Parts: sequence; structure tokens; C-alpha cells
Amino acid sequence: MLKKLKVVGGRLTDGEKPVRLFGMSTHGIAWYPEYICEEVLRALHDEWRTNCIRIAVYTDEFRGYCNGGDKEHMKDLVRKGVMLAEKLGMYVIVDWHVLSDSDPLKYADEAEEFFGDLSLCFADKTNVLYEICNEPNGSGTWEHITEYANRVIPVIRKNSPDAVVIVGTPNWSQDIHCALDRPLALDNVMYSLHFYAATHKHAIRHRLERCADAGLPVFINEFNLCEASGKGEIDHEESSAWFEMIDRLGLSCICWCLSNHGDTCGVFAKNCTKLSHWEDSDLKESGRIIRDQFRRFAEEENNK
Ligand code: IDC
Repeated sequence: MLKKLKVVGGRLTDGEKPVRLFGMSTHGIAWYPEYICEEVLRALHDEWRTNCIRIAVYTDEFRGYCNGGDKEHMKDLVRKGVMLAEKLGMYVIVDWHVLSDSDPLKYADEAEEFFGDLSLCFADKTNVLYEICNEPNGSGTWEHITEYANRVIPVIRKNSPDAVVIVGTPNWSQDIHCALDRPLALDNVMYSLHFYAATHKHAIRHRLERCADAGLPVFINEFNLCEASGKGEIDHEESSAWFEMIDRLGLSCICWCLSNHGDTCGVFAKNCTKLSHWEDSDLKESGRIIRDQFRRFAEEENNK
């Protein structure tokens, strides 16, 4: 069984020493359910040497959970992912993927139902982290996020008292300084920072460093090397600067995303349908760089 995680002094730990999680995020599981299977998870664990997968449940977009989606099917996929990950020794982030709905309060009732149900089911699991709002934006201010978090986190904690919860920050999970100024009055909480290296550069890294130095627990639960649109060219120089900082600060990071769509951020080559044993030609450039980076992280962790 994987060790229970705990946030201590701004760091994610296994109760004794710092831990870093790294791995892939699914795309929305209503779009791409095929990646929640043993073959993929095993390949990500054994071939890419990752220790975590994030499972994205869109709330509003494309038959989202709160927009006509098949709720039971989506929860079944999350349960399947958690069971498979447990078997393989991987952590899972259950991501409530707020995006075009902007303000997490919009679907707070549905979030309570979703997290209440799943946290009860995962009460005895040590490999589950809960991400309660992907990217608040617009009217999803820190004030609203705080109100939402103070509703949803107690629902999770009632069933899984020790679970680590990751909270999205305003402005598409860029404004982590809001959490530094007014943190939640709860333990075992981390705050999301997302970056797309061709868009988010020095200014956001500077903010990250300032907040991390001040002891804020930050989790990079979404990144890619291209533009924030998920498209465009990879910025190699900025990507290296980001990886250098992630390493230096010992942060966790999760890449968007497991997809064979045409966008730069989907790590698989367009229309590649393989579910394991991906050759270089089965991957986009982003996929090759990120796979290699994950292997380096794994090497570093092993050498500790
Ligand atoms: C994108 C997907 C794309 C989908 C779109 C839906 O790659 O296929 O049509 O969402 O709006 C984020 C979001 C993430 C985005 C991604 C790329 O969390 O859902 O995925 N991105 O735009 N934040 C910054 C970038």
C-alpha cells in the first residue's frame, strides 16, 4: 500500500520525507475514456516511470458532469482508475475540471455530491488526492473559491479525514499569491499553479518562487510546453527554465494531456491509438520531451 501523504511545512511528504508526484493528466474522461485502463496505467508507470495520474472530470464542457454527462459512468471510470492505480502503486488526483463554468460556486451542489460519493468509496485508500476546482476564472475570485472550498472540503474530510486536497487559484490557477495572502484555515491543503511554457514565463516563475519560499504548499497539477491554448510551438528555453525551477523547489508536476487530438499538448501523435509501448514516432514532440523529463525525475528520486 502506498504511504499516506501529508502536507508538512509547505511540502508534500509521506509523513517522513518530502515526496514529489509526477505524471500525466487524462483529457476529459467523457471524451477519452479509453485511457483509463490497465495497459495505459501500467505503461505510464513502467515505461514512463511516473508515480501519479490525474483524472479530469469536466464539469461543463462536452457532456460534462453538470451538463448532461453520464454521471455514473464518469464516477465508474474514476473508481476504475483509482483501483488500477492502487494495484500498480500510483497516486491519483481526482480533478473536478472547472473551466468554462468559471466560478466553482456555480456547481457547488454537484461537487458536494461527486466528492461526497467518491470520498466515501475511497475512505480506506491511501493513493487518492482531491482537486476540487481546476481553473477558476472570471467571477471565480479567491473569495468565491474560499467559500466553495469551505463547503466541499468538509464533505471530503467527513469520509477521508486525512486526504490531501488541492485547491485551484483565480485566473486559471495563476494567482497563487491570493492563497498566500489569505490561506484556507485547513490542514493538508495545497494550491494549484498551472503553466503553459510558451505563455507563462518569468513573471509566473518569480511568483511561484516567492510563494514557495514563503512556505505556501504549491502543486503544479497542469502544465505543458506550448501555449495556454494547448496549441502553438513549444518554447524550449522557457520549458527548461520551468523544469529547473520545479527541480530546485522539489515540486510535483502533472502534464496535460493523454490525447491523440491534433493540438500540441496532446502527447500522442495524431490518431495514434496505441495504449502502451509508444515509440518516438507515436508521440508528439511535447510527449517525447515530457516522457524523458519524467524518467529523469524518477532517476533523481531513486538516487535520493
Ligand atoms: C483543452 C483541451 C481541448 C478542449 C478544451 C476545452 O486540450 O481539447 O477542447 O480544453 O475547453 C487548460 C485547461 C484544459 C485545456 C488546456 C489547453 O485546464 O482543459 O484543455 N488548458 O487549452 N488550462 C490551460 C490550458
